[in-house]
Amino acid sequence: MTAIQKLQDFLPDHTTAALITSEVNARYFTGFNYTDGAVLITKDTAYLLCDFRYIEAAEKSAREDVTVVQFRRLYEAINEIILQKNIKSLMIEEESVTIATLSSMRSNLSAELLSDCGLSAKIRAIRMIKTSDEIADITRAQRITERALTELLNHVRPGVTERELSVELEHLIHVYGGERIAFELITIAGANTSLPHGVPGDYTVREGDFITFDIGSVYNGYHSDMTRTYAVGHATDKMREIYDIVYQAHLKAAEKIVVGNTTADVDLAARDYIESKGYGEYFGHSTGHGVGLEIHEDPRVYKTDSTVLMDGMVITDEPGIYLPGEFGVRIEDMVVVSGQKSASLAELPKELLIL
Ligand SMILES: [Mn+2]
Repeated sequence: MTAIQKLQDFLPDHTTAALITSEVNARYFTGFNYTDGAVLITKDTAYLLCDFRYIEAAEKSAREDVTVVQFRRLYEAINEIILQKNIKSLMIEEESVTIATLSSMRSNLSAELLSDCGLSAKIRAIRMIKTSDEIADITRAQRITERALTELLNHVRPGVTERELSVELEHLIHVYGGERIAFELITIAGANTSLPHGVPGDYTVREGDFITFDIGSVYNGYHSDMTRTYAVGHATDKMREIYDIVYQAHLKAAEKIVVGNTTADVDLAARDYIESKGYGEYFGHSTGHGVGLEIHEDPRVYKTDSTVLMDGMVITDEPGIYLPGEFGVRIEDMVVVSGQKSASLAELPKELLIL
């Protein structure tokens, strides 16, 4: 079933339609990225409504099962379809429609608005399962990041600043075909590596530092996410010990990424191991998350989340240990849930590398 068909299945009857106004969800269903329009999905048709600025591109690049409609006034065009299709109720996205927009929809649209029908939540659930095309785009984004990082590693040496590494990596991601960076790149070193989401600054890399790269790029709208921690020059016994615990935790979580297991099983595999080694209080975030048109999507890979893993999900496996004032280690791959086993999307090695 296509994404559109899955949503049409969710509509209770022919007099109910779904009005999709968030940019990312509109892109998801139509394959076309634009602003200021809407997607209207009825039981039998998916309409992409856009103004003259986008019409030519929309007709060229929207999916075949989407009917492109040009509008002058958006609400008038929606009302015409409502009338033509005898639509009585419109589901709207409860998580993204603002109160101001809702009020404007109420005064302008000639159908009952359903704001508590769970449309956003349903779309999040549909988006969890990726098609092979989506997985191909995520994989391409991952390859771009890996190529950029591999080249960047030639420039990592004592004396370079975190910011210089971040700027150079962003440049390389563009050079190798990334549309943009997937999030503000994390290229941090030394004691800053104990900050899970540290911001690259003026700190100068030194011999004996850990250096953490939490990085990703975007290809055709799809994101990639990867973290590698390297040592510069040499690593102390304590650095090696912590690295190995995180690496083993990462592998234990990966083993649990199997169709039918829950995301809690995956999180607990990493968390229990880190706790057994005495570092539980230094692993304060979830083990992973879904990745797709957004960098963080459902499911959440955490002990309190009971989502059952299904074919086609793409999730991250990223345990870490962060020792305040000393250093931190995180190792992250994206994994495709497929058949009875998981397949990492990363090709870069994970054993401790001394640069
Ligand atoms: Mn991540």
